[in-house]
Amino acid sequence: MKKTHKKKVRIPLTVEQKIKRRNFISFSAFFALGGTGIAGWKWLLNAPEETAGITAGTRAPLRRALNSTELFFRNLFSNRNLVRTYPKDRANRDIRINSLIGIEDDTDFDPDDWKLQVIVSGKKSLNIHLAEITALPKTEIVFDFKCVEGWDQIQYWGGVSVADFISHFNLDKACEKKYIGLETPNGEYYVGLERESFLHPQTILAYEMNGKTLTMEHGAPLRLIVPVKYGIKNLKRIGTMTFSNRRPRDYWAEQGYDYYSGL
Ligand SMILES: Nc1nc2c(c(=O)[nH]1)N[C@H]1C(S)=C(S)[C@@H](COP(=O)(O)O)O[C@H]1N2
Ligand SMILES: [Mo]
Repeated sequence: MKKTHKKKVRIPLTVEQKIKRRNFISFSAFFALGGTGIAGWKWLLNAPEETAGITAGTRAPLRRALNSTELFFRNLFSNRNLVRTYPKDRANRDIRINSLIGIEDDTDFDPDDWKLQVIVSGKKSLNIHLAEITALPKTEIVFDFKCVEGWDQIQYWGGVSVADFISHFNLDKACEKKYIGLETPNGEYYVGLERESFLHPQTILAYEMNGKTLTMEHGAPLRLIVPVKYGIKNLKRIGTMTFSNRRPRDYWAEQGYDYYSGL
């Protein structure tokens, strides 16, 4: 038997055929991709809403995506990185006063009576006098303070580094919890921070600004300066400090801002 070797002959396509074929491919791809996009969008719109509370409520899958993106970048740019600092003469003399939530209409507030209340656990809390805080070694920082509203300023702050504060008051154990919550004495402004940012070597409990005692509008007697975060997390006039493994409530996150608000 003789095998016939049929040679496949490819007839070259005419230019017109080529164009037709290309058009067909690109249109199919266009509709396929478009269809996937529309289906995906519908899926997202029909997806359940996250339970509003700590954050302001969006579709659950979207929040999951946002949170995992945040975690990814948090691990990538570890909190050991330091923010850029500047010489003191670069610091602004005229420090902007932004919002005054929780400190403006608090007629009950008496700075001489103030104590920092640290709620260590359900049973234990500390009431720390300002003199105990100013007696600790002073840490100063000059850095570019950034507000989410779109302004920034090089500012000069002084106080006790959170790391020093925690070890002095034996709060290391409490700080093993994932989050720290800070609130004004009247509870009207409040923020939550992950422990890494709170314990960051440049985070301070500030009682001085531009080398002088902190003024009321800027958060006297004691405020948070957390340079790895946007302004919203830098709570003025700290009243209480708590530790927890669940995210503490956060004023601006409740309004829809990113919970971490990191830089
Ligand atoms: N108690 C309290 N702390 C607060 C705020 C506030 O309204 N109330 N505003 C935050 C915001 S949005 C910014 S930008 C900074 C501004 O601090 P400053 O007014 O000292 O510039 O404080 C933060 N801490
Ligand atoms: Mo801000």
